[in-house]
Amino acid sequence: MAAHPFDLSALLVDPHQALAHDPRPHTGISPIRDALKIVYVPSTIIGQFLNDAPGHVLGMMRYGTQASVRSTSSDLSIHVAMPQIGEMELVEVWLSRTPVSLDQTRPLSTAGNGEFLLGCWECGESPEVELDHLVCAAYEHILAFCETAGYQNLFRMWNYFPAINTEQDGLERYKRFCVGRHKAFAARFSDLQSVLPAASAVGTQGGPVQIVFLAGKQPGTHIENPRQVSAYHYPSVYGPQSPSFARATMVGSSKAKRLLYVAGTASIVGHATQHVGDPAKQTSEILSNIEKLLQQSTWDTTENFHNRASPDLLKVYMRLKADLKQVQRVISAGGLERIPALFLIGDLCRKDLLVEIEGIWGSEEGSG
Ligand code: 3EB
Repeated sequence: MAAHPFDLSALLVDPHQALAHDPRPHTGISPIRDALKIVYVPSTIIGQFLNDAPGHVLGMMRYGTQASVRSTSSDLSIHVAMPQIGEMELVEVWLSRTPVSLDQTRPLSTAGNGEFLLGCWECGESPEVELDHLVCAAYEHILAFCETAGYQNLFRMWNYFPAINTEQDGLERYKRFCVGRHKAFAARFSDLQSVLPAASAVGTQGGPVQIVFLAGKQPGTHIENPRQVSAYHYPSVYGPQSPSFARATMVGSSKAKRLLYVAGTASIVGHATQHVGDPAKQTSEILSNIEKLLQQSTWDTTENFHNRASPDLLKVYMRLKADLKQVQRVISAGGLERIPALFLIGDLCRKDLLVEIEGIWGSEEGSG
């Protein structure tokens, strides 16, 4: 199908340039072909984009100053208290080819389209409840809901909560988080490795615990990185319970384009942090990790994900705002400068990590 001259999905490949050349790029949007498509839309045109959306909207992720979740009459809107630092404020929009049904039964809000379910569990903390207990309850709720709703397969989780590196009753909150998450998974599944999804865990500026998830009716394929010890096999020096997540999850609907959801990827080789204190070298190590993961995905599946330079979207979490230029320089030198990227400020789960990068890669058609 030839691209329409005003095809927004094509323009969004580089929203910065698209807007510079056409202040109204939203006209004549072509309908989406995939069951699910995720795009970054500049917040300045989000209203018009939603009016003319080329499909139904499953949900939106908005990163900024406030945290909240609400289901409007038409979509799920998730606000995360994590500041953006790009030149242009972006909204992450999840588009669906098919109509969306919404459910908001606090603390869980979901939007499903018959194939995929996007959800967010959100709950404020009270001082008497330790984070592991809250997180265990959250995961139990999410796992039970997905099972009952028929979206049994978890593909991707985003774990956002404040004070991630702060100790709570003698144990760092990230480590408590790992304890609670594992307890809920282990209670429901005996073969954890076959079900653990790709994930990210990043500290927010404050507000509630928010656990965002993508689940589906068809099973996904979870992939590990040969350069890294599987997170669920980390030794106990990193915490009493190893983290429960996969390095990537491949999701495909029938014979349509497959997507590879790459987990938050850090400068870790084996299980050790590399390049402490150097954001540029950490970023470069992350790109090497992602490259290896894409190669591995090609081996483990029949898809061809080998091209590091062709993700659909990137999300970059940075501990320090001052590192932005250095991190961007390495990403550009790695051939990724034209990929839509969201730069966020958040604390990462090891104190010595300065950068973490996640992304979505589409497989190349006709290969594999
Ligand atoms: C790492 O590789 C870096 O606990 O869910 C990255 C992505 C990291 C997800 C999680 C942690 C998590 O261990 C940290």
